[in-house]
Amino acid sequence: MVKKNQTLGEFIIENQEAFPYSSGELSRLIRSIRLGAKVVNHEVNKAGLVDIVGNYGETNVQGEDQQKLDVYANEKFIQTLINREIVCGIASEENDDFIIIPGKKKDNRNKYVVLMDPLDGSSNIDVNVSVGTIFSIYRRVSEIGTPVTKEDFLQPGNKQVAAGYIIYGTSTMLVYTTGSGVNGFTLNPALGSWYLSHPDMRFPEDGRIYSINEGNYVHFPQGVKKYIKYCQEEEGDRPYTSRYIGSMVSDIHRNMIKGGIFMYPKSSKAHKGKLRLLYECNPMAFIVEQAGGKASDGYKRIMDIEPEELHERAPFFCGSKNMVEKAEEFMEKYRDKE
Ligand code: P6P
Repeated sequence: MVKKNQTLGEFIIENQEAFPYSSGELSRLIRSIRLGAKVVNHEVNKAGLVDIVGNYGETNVQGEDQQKLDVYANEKFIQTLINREIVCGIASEENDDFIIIPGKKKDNRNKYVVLMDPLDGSSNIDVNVSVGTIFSIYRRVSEIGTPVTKEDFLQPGNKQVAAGYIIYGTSTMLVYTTGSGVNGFTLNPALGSWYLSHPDMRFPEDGRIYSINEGNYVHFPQGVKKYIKYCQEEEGDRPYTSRYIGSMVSDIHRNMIKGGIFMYPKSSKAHKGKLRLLYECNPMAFIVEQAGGKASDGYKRIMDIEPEELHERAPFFCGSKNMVEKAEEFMEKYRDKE
């Protein structure tokens, strides 16, 4: 049941029983992410005003300069999740290893784990371009009441029970799925409430936008080069428009509304691409598929990949179903031609 302008709180209550084996914990989990998003949004919106922008002077497990806002967002989301006594473990782009949450009660019955990129696109922070938070939620597979294990995090994307993103743009939105479609909520910062502004979001089957960092063109495999040239040819509804923000959440959010394809393929510089499978590709893929789009590594469904490492990377093609299938045709045709 979807009513436009419903608040997120009303929506969660009204749709809670629609979620299988719902014991209210998942709803509380979404609420804690909602709280973390409001806190981070407040800081993102004043980033230019206080000394919170700029390198934190350390590098994260990715070897990337950690912006203070990365660290801040990571701490805030971890804090809200731990305080709510809902999850038994957290994995984050900003943490080398996963975090075991013992829970305050002696028998920790918490059954969910969260994987997240607390602030994706962080290189855009100090140039005032939109950034995002991405989260992915699984039921643990190890025994409830015992410390969470790596296997709880190394699950294929097709086992996700929920996933979503927050986009800190011209307005701040929370977009998420629990497996029954995708809904978008816009924050009214004056009231601190989220309103259902984009009910039942659907990815157009076709589109005219392609999003890829063409600066890497010479390093791409043949299939990608051939698809880019296909997008640029004068034929039918082509040439398409190139739009690339350099913030995956923003690029995919725009493409979901207008139609389009986002690609971060492998290259001779990055043999598995740049994006992280567990907390970037899989949650975005869950949302894209739930909205009727498609998400692959160029050859196979991204959510069927069996992860081996917490921070492993994967090539990523996602968006309008017909556009992704066309790109996959080129990838297949030129499969062995790097
Ligand atoms: P490049 C941001 O750092 C990010 O992880 C994604 O949000 C974005 O799509 C990509 O990297 C941009 O990478 O190599 O094109 O600058």
